[in-house]
Amino acid sequence: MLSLDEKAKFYRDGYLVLRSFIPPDQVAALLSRSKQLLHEFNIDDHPLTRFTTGDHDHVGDDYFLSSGDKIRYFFEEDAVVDGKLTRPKELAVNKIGHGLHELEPAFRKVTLENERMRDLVRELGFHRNPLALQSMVITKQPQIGGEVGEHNDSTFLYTDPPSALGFWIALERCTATNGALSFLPGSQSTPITKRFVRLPGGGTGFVPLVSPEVADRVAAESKASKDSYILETCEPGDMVVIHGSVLHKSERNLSDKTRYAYTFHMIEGEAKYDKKNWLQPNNMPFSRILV
Ligand code: AKG
Repeated sequence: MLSLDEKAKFYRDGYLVLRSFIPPDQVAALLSRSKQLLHEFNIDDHPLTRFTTGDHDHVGDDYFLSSGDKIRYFFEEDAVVDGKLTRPKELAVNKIGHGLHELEPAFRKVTLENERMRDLVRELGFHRNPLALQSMVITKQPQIGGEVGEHNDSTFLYTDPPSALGFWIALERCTATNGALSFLPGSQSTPITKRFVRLPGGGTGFVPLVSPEVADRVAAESKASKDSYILETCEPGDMVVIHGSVLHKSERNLSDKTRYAYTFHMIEGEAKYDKKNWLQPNNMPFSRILV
């Protein structure tokens, strides 16, 4: 599945681009089902939850917190003004999540019922109990597609020890102008400094995992390295495997093209996953990838 060079690159850089990993017919199926879902969902009873990612205003309402085993729709920040959508819903949703890999057959096939994906997971050293726990389609709408600031995934899907692994699949061409991902190679070796949790009084927030001195040092290092980010443009079907600790981000989409991508995350089921995590299994246990 992976050459020695590819494995070495993954462990050195903290991510790996696998060109044409998903065949065109599956890409087409994921894209057309995503568009159908956007077309079909009911806006009348929607709480107009927006997907916000800031340190102080990260999304955290019940619609978000209970979305792990459902298919829900989160709007672009700039698509809702004074409690109203500023554009048709199909052009206003930033992401669909977080149970596509369980509930939607086309997504299930790519995620859980995919022999190549299983081989890849095994080759990356997840032999024990690899669990897929969330999935999303991120649309990055034309002109208003939200920026995703620098982060690592273990902050959001925290296990002890950290074990998150991301799989990000381009469903459309992703370029410098429509918000392709970029990565800070090697940053997976820095510590996870905080985690995103359910707050006891409701909502979500971040709690520190290291002393303020260490957090400041890590932040200063990543600021100093901001010119070392590598932009990874992708063609439909390309997949990026993302180490849970590597820093990555995507810019706003100010172009006139959408940027659909399908992404899912897994963790090692033998690591400790606690109740503080925003994402809880609720009515559907996390799915085992190797069956
Ligand atoms: C993530 O899912 O962790 C990402 O960073 C995705 C960001 C994007 O697709 O723009």
